[in-house]
Amino acid sequence: MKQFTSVHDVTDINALVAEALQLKQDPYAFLQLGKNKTIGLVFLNPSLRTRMSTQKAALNLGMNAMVLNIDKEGWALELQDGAVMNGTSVEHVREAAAVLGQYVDLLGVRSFPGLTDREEDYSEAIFNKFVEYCGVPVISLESATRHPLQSLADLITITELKTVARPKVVLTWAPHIKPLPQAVPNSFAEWMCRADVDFVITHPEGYELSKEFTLGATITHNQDEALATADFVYVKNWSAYEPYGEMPGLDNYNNWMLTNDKLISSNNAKVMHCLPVRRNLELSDEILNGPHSIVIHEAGNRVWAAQAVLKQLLENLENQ
Ligand code: SN0
Repeated sequence: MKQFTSVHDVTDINALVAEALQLKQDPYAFLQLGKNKTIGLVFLNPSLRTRMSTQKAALNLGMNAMVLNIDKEGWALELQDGAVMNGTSVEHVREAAAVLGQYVDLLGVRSFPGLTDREEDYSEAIFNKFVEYCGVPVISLESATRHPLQSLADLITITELKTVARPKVVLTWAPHIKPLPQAVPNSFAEWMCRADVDFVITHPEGYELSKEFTLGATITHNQDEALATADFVYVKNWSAYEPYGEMPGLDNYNNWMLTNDKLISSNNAKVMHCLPVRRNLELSDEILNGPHSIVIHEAGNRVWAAQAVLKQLLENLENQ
């Protein structure tokens, strides 16, 4: 693997999951692989799991990890080409990314969408500038349209905990008070469409995801119908793709929050969420505190997802 920005960078997702599960059994087996190698983790947005799990994964491989919360600690970044920088921005991403590339062997980047200009977000305008100018392999720590480290951890979790060969996995929209990115559901959908699962997406009218991510999925507006016989239920809010970044009809959809009652017709479903989760808005206390929830286990698997990815990127560096 040369970079990790989406499922398209992975040749065999099942082999990557198997690798992650092996690392989970023996975390320090490759402590020498990352010796004298450094990863930089650059955040333009907040993080808890991604930052800590990727740092831990790097340490398990003997790497050094350096974190920069560039939105808070760096110079104010200019992202537009050709800008006359006589305003508040101090440093252009061309220099910032290129300099970071001088200090590290691998670079992780988190850059959320603005949710106002769909074309800009879906062209990954900011993330791709880091890829273009840093000169080292890049790992997505969640970009405007995808969160592949999360999706890999999700597939690892499903593979570990499934009780049937081909489980039914349901992605269900949940209410929220503000528009959130489509990155997590896009990414989850494109991984699930390639996994050995029966994949169903359910959301209210108006919350259709971009088709490029959902090809092969069954899509329904009937949440009850989707949840029937589900083995895994993945809960996530997202804002609309069209009209972009809006939340059409939101007031009518408070009843989309998942509760124990809604799981009665499921196959004793295990409930997943990428976190952070807003309790009793997106997901009820009774689910999060009860036996259905596997969200902490899922978050734990973020380490093995990141470690499998870093291992393959390090092996690729060694072979150059
Ligand atoms: C992000 C998202 O993409 O939905 C990160 C998830 C891993 N979540 C949020 O920004 C939550 C913000 C909030 O106010 O709840």
